[in-house]
Amino acid sequence: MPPAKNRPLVMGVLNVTPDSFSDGGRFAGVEAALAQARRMIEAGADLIDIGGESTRPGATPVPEDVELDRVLPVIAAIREISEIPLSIDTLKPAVARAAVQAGAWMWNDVSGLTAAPDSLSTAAELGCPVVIMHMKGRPATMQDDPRYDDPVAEVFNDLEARATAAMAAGVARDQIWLDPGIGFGKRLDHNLALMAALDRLAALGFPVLLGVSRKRTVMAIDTTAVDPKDRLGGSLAMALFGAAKGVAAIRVHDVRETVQALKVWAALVEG
Ligand code: HH2
Repeated sequence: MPPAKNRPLVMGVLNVTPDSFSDGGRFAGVEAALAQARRMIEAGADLIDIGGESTRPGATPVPEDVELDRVLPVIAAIREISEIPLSIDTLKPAVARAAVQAGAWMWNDVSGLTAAPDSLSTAAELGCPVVIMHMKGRPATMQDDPRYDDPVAEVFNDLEARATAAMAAGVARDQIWLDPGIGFGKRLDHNLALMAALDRLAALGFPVLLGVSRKRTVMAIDTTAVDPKDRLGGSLAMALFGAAKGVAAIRVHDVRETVQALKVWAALVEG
């Protein structure tokens, strides 16, 4: 577990994929991934989230062996140079198991442990911290006109139900993190309602992870930010808003800038 701070922890994103929405292809080889991990560690990342399958809107799933070949060498290489806690961003229980055996600390599952019949039992067996994220639908089609009567109630009820199912399957309560899944089957108004209610999500008693970095939500507000790399200002605004609402960790591409923003925010809050 990374040491607690007077601000949310910063989880650096390391996508070892050819097609992630903002950094696809940049860190696909082990050397490039390791160099990026080093940069994020130097920039103050508290943990690193490694993904071998894009879950951006419209993404197509990759076979298990491909995903394993992408992530395992990177986990091993980072374990050689640093003790930083690693999280594995995967929908596949077998990938989570292999990653934890290779030294990953946390399983980040954007399906909230619903993607496979053995997701819940694997999480219980691994005994590691697990992020239960809310996603409506699946990445290939999730942004095709998502609808909710009450997005906050529906997302929170779903997350609570998933947490209850995980505990019933044997996952310890103190290993469960929740994530509202900003941009996963949600329009701008849904995302804004969920951001506004983050304090209520945190009040459920599970650490909250927030992933907003470079997302389309920023472009929906600032329509000039078409290139994901032009969404830093909006990403920082959302990170600070999340910090004020009590989230435990923020998942970001721009580690140095986010750490600095959060440090300054924490100093201002403490006066
Ligand atoms: N967002 C992405 C991926 N994984 N995990 C959690 N818990 N929360 C998130 O908001 C989240 C996530 C999407 O971002 P990215 O990894 O940059 O892109 P891609 O899915 O295209 O690889």
